[in-house]
Amino acid sequence: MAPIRILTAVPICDGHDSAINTINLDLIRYGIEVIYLGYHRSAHDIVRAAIQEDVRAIGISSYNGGHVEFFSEVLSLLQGRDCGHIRVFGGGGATITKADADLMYQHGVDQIFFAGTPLEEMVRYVQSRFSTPIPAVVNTSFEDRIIAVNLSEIEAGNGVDSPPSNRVSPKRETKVFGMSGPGGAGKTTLIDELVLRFLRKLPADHRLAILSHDPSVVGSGALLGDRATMLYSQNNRVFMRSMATRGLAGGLAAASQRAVEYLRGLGIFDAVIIETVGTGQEALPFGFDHSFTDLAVLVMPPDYGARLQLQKIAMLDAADIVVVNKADLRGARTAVSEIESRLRSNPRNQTLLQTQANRHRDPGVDQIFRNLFSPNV
Ligand code: B12
Repeated sequence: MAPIRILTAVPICDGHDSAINTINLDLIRYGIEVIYLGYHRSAHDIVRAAIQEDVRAIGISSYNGGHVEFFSEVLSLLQGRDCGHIRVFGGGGATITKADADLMYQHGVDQIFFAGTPLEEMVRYVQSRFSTPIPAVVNTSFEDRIIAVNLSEIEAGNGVDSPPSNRVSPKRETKVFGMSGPGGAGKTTLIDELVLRFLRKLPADHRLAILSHDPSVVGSGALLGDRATMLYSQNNRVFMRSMATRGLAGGLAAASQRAVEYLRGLGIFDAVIIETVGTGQEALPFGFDHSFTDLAVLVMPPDYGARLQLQKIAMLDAADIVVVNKADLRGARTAVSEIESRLRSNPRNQTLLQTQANRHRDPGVDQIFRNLFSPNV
């Protein structure tokens, strides 16, 4: 049976994330897939993410007050998007009183946990309350909800109906860009910066999809945390889905290729960006000839060790674009020249770029954006 998927978040104007970080880790140890949205998140961001991720419930950790109103706003936004089946629960230590909780239950909140509740009790609640899958039937005009449910069907190995949308006519040609590289190279930040450029440069009716992967851990749970570090991707023009590898090695999940084909077939996105898990030397997540991507990008940090290490990284032979990110770090210039000479012997026509994705208006990121989206900008 597919793991239970829930979304967790901390409300806007609230930076108390230590409780939810502890709870997240406990939930994943017990086989739950947790999509963590991070702190300082608006009700709109939470609801958009919950719908796109097709979760069974939203867990909110609130410490800065305003919880009665905030939880109610989340519930009412869910109702308004035909998603009243997504349950809302949470806690906030002693900042949520019993009287507040009673009011919140009247508004439809499923459960509030008070100070002193053992972690096991919260895990048991999630396991028992959300163990029954939500029926896949959807009667809604909300496009993201339909796409999200179909992606869950694909993840479960089931067939899906043909693409639902006639919104864009003629259909858009969707490019697929694969991004891989070792953990900590800065893939997520780079993708978020590319999204920012997409949102600014393309007209408001153009959309982008992101398929982001994180590893499943022992016990089959997973912390799907890429959304927590993304700012610009919290936008109605972005459809983002987090996938756990569910036991598959190599950077992607068993259902990834079908999910990409489905998203491409919809004809509503200009691009699908796939982010792999942090990959190892032997990984070729998109194959050598990357049959389901139009371009494959390898993102490397400058600190890969001795020059000899470069001979062992398979993606250096397969990538169309190699990016040395964190170009402000010591050793970046050496890394660029060593990688340049490593690529020289390859028959494939490859581009080498350097970026500092964590700063605004980085010219290296501008260049990658042009390489990926050049016909459209
Ligand atoms: C740690 C802490 C901080 C840390 C936060 C670190 C971090 N990264 O999270 C720091 C020092 C940064 C901090 C700062 C501030 N804090 Co503070 N902080 C706390 C403190 C001491 C503990 C909160 C905590 O993490 N508890 C640990 C969790 C695991 O236990 P618990 O709270 O009992 O929660 C239980 C359940 O509710 C449940 N739960 C909680 N969340 C969720 C979510 C889900 C999904 C589920 C299932 C369950 C669940 O889990 C626990 C099970 O036993 C509380 C006081 C307190 N004792 O509660 C104040 C407190 C929350 N902070 C407070 C304040 C005022 C602030 C500041 C505004 C102070 C200031 N003037 O600068 C800032 C604001 C920070 C910000 N940007 O938002 C006030 C809030 C007042 C209010 N709203 O009524 C409190 C209550 C302190 C006080 N008595 O005044 N704080």
